[in-house]
Amino acid sequence: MSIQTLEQFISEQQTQFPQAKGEFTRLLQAISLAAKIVHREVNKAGLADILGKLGNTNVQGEEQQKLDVFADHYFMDALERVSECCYLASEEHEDGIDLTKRNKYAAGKYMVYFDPLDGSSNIDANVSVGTIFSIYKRISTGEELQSVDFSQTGREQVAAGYVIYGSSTMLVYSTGKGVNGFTLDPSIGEFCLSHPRLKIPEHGKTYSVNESNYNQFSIAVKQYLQYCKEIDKDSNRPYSSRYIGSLVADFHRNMIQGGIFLYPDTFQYPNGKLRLMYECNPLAFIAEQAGGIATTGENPILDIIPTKLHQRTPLIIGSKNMVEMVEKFIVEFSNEE
Ligand code: P6P
Repeated sequence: MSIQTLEQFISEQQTQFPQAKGEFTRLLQAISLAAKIVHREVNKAGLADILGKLGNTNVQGEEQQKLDVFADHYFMDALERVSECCYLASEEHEDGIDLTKRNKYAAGKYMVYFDPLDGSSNIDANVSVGTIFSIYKRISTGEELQSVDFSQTGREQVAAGYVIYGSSTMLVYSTGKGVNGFTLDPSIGEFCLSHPRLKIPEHGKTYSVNESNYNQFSIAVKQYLQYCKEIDKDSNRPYSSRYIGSLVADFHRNMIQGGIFLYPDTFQYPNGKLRLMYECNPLAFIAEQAGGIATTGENPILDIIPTKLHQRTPLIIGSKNMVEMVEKFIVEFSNEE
């Protein structure tokens, strides 16, 4: 049995795609480094808390930071050092950072949007959390970034991926040529190829939704959730309900086992709760590359033209057959809304 590390995989990909130069490698290496640092911190969160309570510092003697602030710092720091980066935007910051302003000769052409630690409110319950990242190439060529750079749809992503800090830490990403998963082997400090050419099963047995919002859903979504609960042996129903409340964990389960995740719009979130640029677009890119579907319920997520950095969108994502079934309900009940 041979081990193939993430670095080896990327360099092999480069030989296959000569147009790919080392610049993308450095970007992924930076993400991988930050992910290993966050892995270390997440995996001793409980310990750090205990020690933190003793004197408000963590085991490194650093000021005890909230883990999402910690994660944001290390992803920002790692990516700022990559000269190919020209723009960084994080869920943790109101505005993105235009790195071309810092050094107008910065040759950087990659724009990176990321959610450093999604689901972090679950950390003290020891629930899996994740980092989500989305990478674009700038379109403009002048000194400063232009609006055209920021209005690229998710279909223009050159890469997207997530890290899940769970029973093991995995990095799953795509550059538009399929999806590959790498599991961190802490004993050698390397992400190793563990899930080559990942495909979402066309059908699954689980549906994932916060049922407490049921009364706020459209008739079509309500009808679909009833459909999931009906007893019908031929179509393997009722499905099982699985909702972790951590997007990356719920999404990754569906990647591996098949299933559907829904976060429709609600009274509290009339445009949906989840963020387009650094949650829904990257996961939609991964889902489509793996044979799945990601939609707002009306349109493909990847076709949305962004207007704001932190804009939200409804999200229905997962196994092809299951998402297509929801879309059928939406068409069938559209005139009853
Ligand atoms: P709710 C976590 O706060 C998060 O952003 C996602 O990770 C998760 O899918 C969603 O919110 C859960 O939201 O409203 O069901 O608690």
